[in-house]
Amino acid sequence: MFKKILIANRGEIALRVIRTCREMGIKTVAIYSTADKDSLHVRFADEAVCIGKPASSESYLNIPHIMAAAEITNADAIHPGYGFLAENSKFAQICLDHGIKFIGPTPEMINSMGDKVTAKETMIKAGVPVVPGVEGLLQSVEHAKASANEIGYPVILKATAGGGGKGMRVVWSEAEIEKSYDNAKAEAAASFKNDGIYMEKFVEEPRHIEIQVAGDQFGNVCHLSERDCSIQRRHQKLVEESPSPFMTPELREKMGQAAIKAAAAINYESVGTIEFLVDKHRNFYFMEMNTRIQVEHCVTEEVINYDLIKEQIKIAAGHKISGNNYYPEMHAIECRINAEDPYNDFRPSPGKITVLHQPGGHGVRIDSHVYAGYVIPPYYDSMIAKIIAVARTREEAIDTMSRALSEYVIEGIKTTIPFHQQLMRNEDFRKGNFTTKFLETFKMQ
Ligand code: MV4
Repeated sequence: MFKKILIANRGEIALRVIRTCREMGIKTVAIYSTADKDSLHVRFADEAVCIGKPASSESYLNIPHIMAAAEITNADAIHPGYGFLAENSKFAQICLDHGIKFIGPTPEMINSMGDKVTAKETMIKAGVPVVPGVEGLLQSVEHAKASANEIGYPVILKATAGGGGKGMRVVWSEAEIEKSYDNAKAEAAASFKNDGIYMEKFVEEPRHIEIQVAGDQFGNVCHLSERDCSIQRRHQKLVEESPSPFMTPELREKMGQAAIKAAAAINYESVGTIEFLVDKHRNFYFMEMNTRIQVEHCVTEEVINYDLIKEQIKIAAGHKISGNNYYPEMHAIECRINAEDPYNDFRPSPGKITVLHQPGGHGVRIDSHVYAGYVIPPYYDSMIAKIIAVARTREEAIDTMSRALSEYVIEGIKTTIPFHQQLMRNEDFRKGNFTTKFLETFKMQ
């Protein structure tokens, strides 16, 4: 097992990794920017190294500084968390070249899923259902037009280097295709330095349901059931839950097997997630694979009673997985508490937390790095806490969440707590009656 892990991240996920390392008897090294010198991850780690200025490009994305910190402290592994360098194959390769274990998949696995057209081709070969569309990249506007006529409108244009919505255009008729194609290409070129665009049939009002998987270095792959992440706003997830209220035992079995096929197709090693679109008839289609631990991993941990970070570290250290699949025995819902004003278009609200009371009690888990007096810096993402409510049924989990939200006191900044309180009372949400379009029509009272 590793003796010392450097955590190349900040905020709640850095703390989350430190907690598991402590339980496993592994020493930890925090890295931090000057803006984060008073952060809890710096205090809770065994050692901490300042690696640069506030801008991410000069700190949490600065590979030479991070490698220097790992070498100075003699860390034998690096945990990348999520975001920042978690899906950067160059960073994974540099770790490999320096004899420091990157806690995640190999650079080749990251690359094979990072390019969406390649990923889709791999999935077709593996027999995983994908959204009907044209195989490969679009070659020209004429190619796009002909393809759209073949598939039938509406279609969606996506960037092969994309993911998470950037460079995406829905096209409803031939009149729009030329402009959408040009815009998607320009946006992809500007965002990813790669203007490759592909086309799919647009699935209307889908659900976003993802399957957690784990694979080891010996070719074993298992699934750990699903998370429903349909409650999103501008491709930012706000609420996740497991099990999905739309799931049936039959669909779980089919999607679980498809997810295992997907991960096995690239000999996947580490924990990862296969994202699917699910239409109203319960047809499901591979969308992308996330080759990292995700923000919402906690809902899975709660329903299967399993520490996913511990599993990820053990896999990286060469341990075998049990080979069993895991099924939800509880219901868990996660609300992301962001420093944003839900009454003003979710505008960021950084600043000092003057008063703080965090909820607790039966069935409530809080993963957070903030404390009274903490100043939320404006440089990074706005998530300041995750509340996870766990109960035997969905109804009880929603009631536990409502109760926990009502105890939460955060003064000095605006937060998404009022949004979540209203969502938990929404009739359609309570019925499990929602798709990825739900928040487009949701209005704050
Ligand atoms: C789609 C789609 C409908 N049809 N693809 C959004 C992010 C990126 N991962 C893919 N996305 C979508 N792809 C087809 N063929 C609808 C979306 C989509 C979406 C997906 C999941 C969660 C929220 C979403 C919000 C808008 C659009």
